[in-house]
Amino acid sequence: MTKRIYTDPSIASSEITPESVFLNRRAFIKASSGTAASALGLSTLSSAAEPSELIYKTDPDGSLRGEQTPYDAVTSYNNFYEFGTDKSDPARHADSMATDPWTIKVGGLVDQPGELHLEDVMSGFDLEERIYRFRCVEAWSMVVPWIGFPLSALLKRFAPRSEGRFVEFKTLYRRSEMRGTRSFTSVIDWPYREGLRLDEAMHPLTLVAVGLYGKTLPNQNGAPLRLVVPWKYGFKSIKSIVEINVTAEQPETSWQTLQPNEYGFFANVNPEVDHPRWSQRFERKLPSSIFKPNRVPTLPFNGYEEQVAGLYEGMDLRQFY
Ligand SMILES: Nc1nc2c(c(=O)[nH]1)N[C@H]1C(S)=C(S)[C@@H](COP(=O)(O)O)O[C@H]1N2
Ligand SMILES: [Mo]
Repeated sequence: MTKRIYTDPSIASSEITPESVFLNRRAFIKASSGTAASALGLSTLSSAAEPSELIYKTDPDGSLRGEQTPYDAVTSYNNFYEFGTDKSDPARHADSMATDPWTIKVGGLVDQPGELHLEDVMSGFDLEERIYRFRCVEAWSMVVPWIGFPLSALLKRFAPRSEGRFVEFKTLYRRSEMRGTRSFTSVIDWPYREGLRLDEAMHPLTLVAVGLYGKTLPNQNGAPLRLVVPWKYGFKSIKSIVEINVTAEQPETSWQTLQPNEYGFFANVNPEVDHPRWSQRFERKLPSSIFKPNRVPTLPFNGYEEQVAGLYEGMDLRQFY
């Protein structure tokens, strides 16, 4: 087995401890069991050619592993407006969404437009574990051990053209299976849409997640695959993706369209820039309650400043919220 180690440029190679407990794909196969394994198409996975491993150091001193938010909190306190606006709605109602079969259409300014089926995704990319901080614009946060692969690996297969400067993403929109989209309180112009600049999309931290805690992604967290952009507010991390387009112009996104004065396109986590209705200086780290709020300071770029600040050189981060 080849071991490709992506070294974060900000971390000296001497700091890399090979015994770090990152799950590789084999460990994931072992960790997944029963229905989870079959839902992931793991028979395809295990029969695939010997995978190479890609290990990315996102937790250099191992401290994030100790801070992981319990599985129950990660999967019961969610934002997924397609199933309702209450934090408990996704866990209660998202099982009505059928995630198999699943097709992702990739097009726009690419040389090889096409489709990916879930089986292709599961057998075609090296899965790895990434423990990331995740910060919602509503000032709550969690630490999640995601399973996934870099979005760059997916995009490269479709050969983005040089005119491409942005990437647009769309969530499944199936009214019959998504009660929140039928609700009179629904505010979003469905399907849910998000976007990134192409260089943000290609950044090695930008992840396509297919699982968490070594298990298949639960529907409420965006099954079968969702984006995770850890230095941006959570709404950028679009769930249950069915379409990806490379574009020349900055795409319209759901939250920015709805409330442009409250939600920006970049939406980089920034404790210095308050939301019009609340401060972003602190966050409630889940699990949090009125008795134990678990309030911690919010970090610039959610703690990923060294890795990503270079993407925004010369930009006024207050103006380009
Ligand atoms: N399709 C879709 N994606 C979405 C949302 C949504 O309502 N619909 N909510 C976003 C918001 S605001 C957050 S904070 C995260 C929540 O992810 P989690 O439930 O896995 O914590 O998903 C994001 N992705
Ligand atoms: Mo959010």
